[in-house]
Amino acid sequence: MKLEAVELLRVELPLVCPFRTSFGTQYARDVLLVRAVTADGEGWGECVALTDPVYSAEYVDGAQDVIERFLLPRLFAAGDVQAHQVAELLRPIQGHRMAKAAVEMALLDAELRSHGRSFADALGAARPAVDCGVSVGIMDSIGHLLDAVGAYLDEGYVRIKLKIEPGWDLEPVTAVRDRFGDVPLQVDANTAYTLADARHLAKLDAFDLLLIEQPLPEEQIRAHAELARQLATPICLDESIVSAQSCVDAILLGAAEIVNIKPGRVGGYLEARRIHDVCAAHGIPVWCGGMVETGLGRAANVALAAGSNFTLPGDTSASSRFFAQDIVTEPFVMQNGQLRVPDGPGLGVAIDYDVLDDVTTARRQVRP
Ligand code: SMG
Ligand code: MG
Repeated sequence: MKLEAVELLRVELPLVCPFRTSFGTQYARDVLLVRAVTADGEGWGECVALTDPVYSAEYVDGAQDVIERFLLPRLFAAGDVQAHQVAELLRPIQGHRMAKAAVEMALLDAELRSHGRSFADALGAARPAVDCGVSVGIMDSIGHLLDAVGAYLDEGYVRIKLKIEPGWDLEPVTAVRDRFGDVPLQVDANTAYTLADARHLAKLDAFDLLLIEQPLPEEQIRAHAELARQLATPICLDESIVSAQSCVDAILLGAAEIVNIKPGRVGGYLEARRIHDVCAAHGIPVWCGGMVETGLGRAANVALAAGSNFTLPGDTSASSRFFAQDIVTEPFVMQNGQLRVPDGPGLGVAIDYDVLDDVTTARRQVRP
């Protein structure tokens, strides 16, 4: 498959409500989309980097820059490129996994569409629909939190994840347990604690949480292992897992009892599937994370989340969790707490070009 040109689009989608985490509040999603034009047809990729480098080191302007200046020239120069060769071709460029993932996704979509094969099939999906969890941001009051959680449960979400930070942890968890009983519940700290908080975090053990996600900074694998020894609540890593190799290391060190797989964070859907496989081999359950994706990234995430070792509900929410208007013709709608796995060629979703035009803030053509 020859890559002939790439269009980079920036789209701005307002969120239906502000989304606050320990690293800041999002009001809108500024997304970089990658449209790969190949001799065999086109394909779409979505870059999950946020506007600011606050979740991880990557940020959307940086991702666009590295794609234009360093990634695409290598792929244009390679001549015939298959999606599974992209990671190897881009290996000389260090890091920038979210940027690489977006490019690989676009080529994978083009390739699969041209073969009439779905992402689900290519990623080894084992079921036709996936269970949906929802990630609930930090709120300005417990009352607002309980209203939000109640509304999500009414919609049918089967698992609640609460964002936590020092000063917003035991109280919201207690309130949600008191009000909603034994609903499947987990928390995500986005690196907001230190190992010195171990005794405080151990108080969460009383609430029978599914897991605590990424309590400590990204590099602190050994400290996560130490924390795991002090908590009954399973430790799940998100930010720390950047590849299948780092995942195996974390597992063998005892730092990851559960793994959140985000394709963007690990350099692409193909590496994400390898992480699924190594976790399965080590008896480690996984679930699919989210980065507030449009319908494009959501389609691919749902396909990935249909893998057999995705035994916990993911942050695979309906499009309406974040967006009043998605950029795909059929937004993801939850039914009985599940999203259907697309089974059409490639991502299995179609762009709504009228909406896309409305929300596009910039476009650039990149050619060899
Ligand atoms: O897409 O449902 C989603 C967001 C899920 O909480 C979520 N993601 O650390 O897991 C995480 C965060 C990172 C993105 S916050 C903007
Ligand atoms: Mg997380």
